[in-house]
Amino acid sequence: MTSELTNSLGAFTRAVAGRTPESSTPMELWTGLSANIVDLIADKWEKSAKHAATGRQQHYFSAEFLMGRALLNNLTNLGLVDEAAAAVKAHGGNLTDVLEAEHDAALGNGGLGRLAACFLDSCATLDLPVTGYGILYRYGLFKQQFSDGFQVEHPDPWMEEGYPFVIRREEEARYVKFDDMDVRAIPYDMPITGYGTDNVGTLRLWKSEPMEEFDYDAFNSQRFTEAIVERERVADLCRVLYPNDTTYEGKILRVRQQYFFVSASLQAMVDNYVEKHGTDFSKFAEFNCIQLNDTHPVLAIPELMRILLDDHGLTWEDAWDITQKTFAYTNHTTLAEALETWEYSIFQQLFGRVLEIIAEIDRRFRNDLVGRGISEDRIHYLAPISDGRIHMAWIACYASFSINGVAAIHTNILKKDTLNDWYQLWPEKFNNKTNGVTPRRWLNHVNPRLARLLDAQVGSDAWVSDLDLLKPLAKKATQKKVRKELIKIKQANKKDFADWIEKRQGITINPDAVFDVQIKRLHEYKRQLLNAFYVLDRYFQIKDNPTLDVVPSVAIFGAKAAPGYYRAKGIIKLINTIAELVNNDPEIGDKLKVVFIENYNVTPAEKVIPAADISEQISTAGKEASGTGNMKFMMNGALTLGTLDGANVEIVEAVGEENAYIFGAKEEELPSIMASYDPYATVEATKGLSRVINALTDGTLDDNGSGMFADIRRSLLESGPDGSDIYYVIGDFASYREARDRALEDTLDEMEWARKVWINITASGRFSSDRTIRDYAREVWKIEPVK
Ligand code: KOT
Repeated sequence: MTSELTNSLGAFTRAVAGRTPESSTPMELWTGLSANIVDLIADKWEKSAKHAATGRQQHYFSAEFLMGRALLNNLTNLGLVDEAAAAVKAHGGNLTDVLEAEHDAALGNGGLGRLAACFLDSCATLDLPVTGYGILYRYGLFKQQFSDGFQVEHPDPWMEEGYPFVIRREEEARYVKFDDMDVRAIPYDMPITGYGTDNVGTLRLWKSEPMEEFDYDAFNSQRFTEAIVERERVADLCRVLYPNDTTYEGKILRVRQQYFFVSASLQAMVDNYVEKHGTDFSKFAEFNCIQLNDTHPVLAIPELMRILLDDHGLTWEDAWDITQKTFAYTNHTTLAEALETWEYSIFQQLFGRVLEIIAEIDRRFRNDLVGRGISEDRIHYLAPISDGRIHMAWIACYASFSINGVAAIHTNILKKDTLNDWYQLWPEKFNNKTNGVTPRRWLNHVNPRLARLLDAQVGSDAWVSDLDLLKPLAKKATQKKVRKELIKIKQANKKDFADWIEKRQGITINPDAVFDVQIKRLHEYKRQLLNAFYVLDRYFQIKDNPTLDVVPSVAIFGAKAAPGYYRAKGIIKLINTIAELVNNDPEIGDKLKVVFIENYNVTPAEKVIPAADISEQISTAGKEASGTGNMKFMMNGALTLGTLDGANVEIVEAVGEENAYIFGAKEEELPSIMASYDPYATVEATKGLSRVINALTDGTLDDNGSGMFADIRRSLLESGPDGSDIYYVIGDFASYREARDRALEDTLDEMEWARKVWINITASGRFSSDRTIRDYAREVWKIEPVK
C-alpha cells in the first residue's frame, strides 16, 4: 500500500521537477519533500501566528541567524523521519542522499548567529510567542576553499536553486526610506517547528527590492541603463552577509542593512499593534518587547522613536517612556575591536531624521547626567554622540530596561570593566543569561546512537524537550553496562566521521586514535596557535625519539577567517602546513594526524561533534564571552580541555574539576601577569618551545614566501602597538601541554574515561537553550507559553 506521504511527495516533486520523481535528482526530491513539509505545517503555522498576535509578544532582532539545514529538523519535529524515508525509497531515491543535497542556510558568522537559531528552536518548543527578525541575505557566509593551504573565499548563493522553507509575503511589504533612496522591504517568513508541539514559530527575513517594478519613464528613455543600475543599488542592500565575527567594520552598506531590517520590522509591529489595540500607544510595551542581539539592531531605538513621534504624533516624553520599556540588550563580547561606533557623517548622509532623534537623545542624556552630578569627562565618554561618532552600545545601555551578558564570568566583566559606568548608574538593569544550545539538533539529531541510549535510560524521549531529566542518571556512571555502551557509541560515531572526512577530503584517519577537536572561527583570542604549537612540539618529540610511546591522536580543526584578517589567515596557512608535514611523514604514522575540515559550517559541526573525545576550549581567560561549541561537545560526551573562560567556568562547576582538563592563567590573574610578562624569556624557559617558534622562520615550515609565518612569530615576540603576545599563547603553553598530555594518557583507561563522559552528558541539562529561554521569558520578556 502506498502511504499518503508517498503520494504527496510524488505530486510535490513532479510540480518542482517537471518530471517523474524516479527521474528527479536528489536536489529535486529535496525541494519536493520540503514543499510537502510546508504543506503539512501550513494550517498549524497560521493558527499559531494568529494566536500569538493577540497577547504579549516577544520579538528577537538579529542581523544573523545561522540556521544550517532545515529538512531533517522539521521531519524529526513532525515525527515523520521513517515515513519520509519510505516515501523517498518508494520513488527510487534514498533519504540520506536527499538530505545531503540541502544547502546550509549560513546567514551568520558563528556563535552569535547560531545562538539566535537555537533560541528560535527553544521558543517554538516551549510554545512561547516569539518571532525572529533578520535579513534575507542572498549570499550567506563565504565558502572556504584551501589552495596551497591558503584560505580562498567563494560566494555562497544558498537559495539560488529554490528554497521552500521561506514564504514570500507580498501583502506584508513595507517601505523603508533613506535620504538617498527608498526601498521596498518584502518579508520572507520561515516556519520554526517545535518538538512535541503543534506550535509553529516564525523567522521573518526581509529582502529589499526597488519601489516599483519598472520606472517606465526611465526605461523608455536614454536613462535606461541608469534605471537598471538604480535597481541593482537597491538589491545590493541584502546581497551579502558581512563576514566579520567579533570585529567591527564601518561600511556604509552594513549600516543600511541594519536600518533596513529594523525599520521594516518595527513598522510591521506597530501596524499590528494599531490593528489590535488602536492608536492609544500607552499599552505598546505591555504587548511588545524587543530583544536586541548585540548592537547590530540598535538603530531600532531611534527608529521606534521616529515612528511614534512622526507617524503617530506622540510627545517626546510618551515616546521615550514606551521605548525604554520595550528594549532589552544582549552584549556578546568584551573585545574593544567589536564595539560598534558609526561616523556621524554616515548617519547624516543616510537618515538625517534618525540622526536628529539620536541628537535629542544625546542632549537629554547629558542633561540627565549633569543632574546626577556626573563629571563632564564621564558624560562625554558615555554620551550617544561624541568625537564625531555614534556609539551604538551606549544608546543600547541608555534606552534598554535590561542589559545582559551571556555567561556568568562575562556578565561580571561587563559590570566591573566594559560597562562599569552604566552598572554604577543603573545596576538594576544588569542580569546574566548563560547561553545554551538546542538538544534537538545538537544531541537528538546529530547523535542518534547516544539518543537511543538516553531513551532507554530515561524510559522515553522526554529528555529531548526536558534535558534536566538526564541529571538523575548521573549515578549510573558506576554501571559497567552503561559505560560499555558509551564506548561502543563513540567508536561507531568516530568510524562514521572517519568515513565522512575520507570521502570529503581524501584523508585517512584511524578511528581508534583520540579525536581532539577545535572548531570555531579563527581568531587570535581563541588561540588555535596554542593547539598548532602543541602538535608541532609533539611532532618534534616523535622525530627525536621514534620509539616514543605516545597515545595516537588526531588533531581536528575547523575554522574560517574573516577575509580581511591577515593574521588569522596566516594561522590557517600554518595549520595546513603543519598538517602537510606531519601527515606525510612515514615515521609519524598513526601516532599523530592533523585534519583541517574545509568550509567549516553547521553541517560539518554536526558530523564531527558526536565523534569528538576532547573538546578544545582554549581562549585567553576573559576573552570568550561564553562559547556554545563547548556545550555541544559536552552533550555529546567529549571532555573539555579548556581555560576558565566563558561558559567553561560553569561547565566545570556542573561536572566537577576532576571531569574536565583545566589549565592556564585565570582572568583575574592576567592583568598582573601581563604587567611583567616577557614572552622571549618564557620561550627560553619552556622546554621545546623555542624549536617550535623557530620552525616558523627557519625553513622547517614554508609559507610560500608570503611572510605570514614571520608575522605570527613577530606578534608573539616583538612588541607591537598593544605589546607582544597579548593573548598569552607562550605563557600558557606549558600548562596547556601538561593538561593535554594528561587527557591523552587518561583515555587509556577506557572505563574511567567513559565514567567522565557520562557525568558530562548527564550534567548538560543546564546548557540546554530551553533553560536559557525560560530564564529570558521569566525574567526579561515576561511572557508565558501560549497553547
Ligand atoms: C560580533 C560583532 C560584534 C559584537 C559581538 C560579536 C559576536 C560575539 N559574534 N559572535 N559572538 C559570540 O557570541 C556567542 C553567543 O553569545 C558567544 O558564545 C561567543 O563567546 C561570542 O564570541
